[in-house]
Amino acid sequence: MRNNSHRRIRALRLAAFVALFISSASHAAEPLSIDVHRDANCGCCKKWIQHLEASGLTVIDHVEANMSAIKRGLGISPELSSCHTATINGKFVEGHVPAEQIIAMSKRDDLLGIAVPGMPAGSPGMEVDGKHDAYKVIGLSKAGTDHVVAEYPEN
Ligand SMILES: [Cu+2]
Repeated sequence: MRNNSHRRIRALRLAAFVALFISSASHAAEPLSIDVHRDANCGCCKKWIQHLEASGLTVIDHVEANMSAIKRGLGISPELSSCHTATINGKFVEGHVPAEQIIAMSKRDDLLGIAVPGMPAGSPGMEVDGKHDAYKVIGLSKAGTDHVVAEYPEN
């Protein structure tokens, strides 16, 4: 009887140790998490979220009543504005920015954020049959200047 309960305690300790090991290992490979703010009925916003998730990002979805207040609060000018606004590692992501650009930006600390202004056809979440406009990803530096981070050609 006594031996049995000792064995059980040892087994429980081992299980706890294994659980701790697994949780710390999965913590190291934690996926990037992004907060997305959008209007309730924004279809292209939902399609963009699907694109992010398919690219391995973890999306925290926020339905908002006042998107322009959110954009203003993050310092996103009307020239850079689009539909949804996201934040990742304290930086903004405005509009239909491809996930690869978001992942690249998350490692930079010279930018306040990146944007695809407007809603160009063919950008992620804005897929239209046979239509693919050229568009640019604009970066806003901490000094307050805009520059082109990436260009996607028309095709
Ligand atoms: Cu949109």
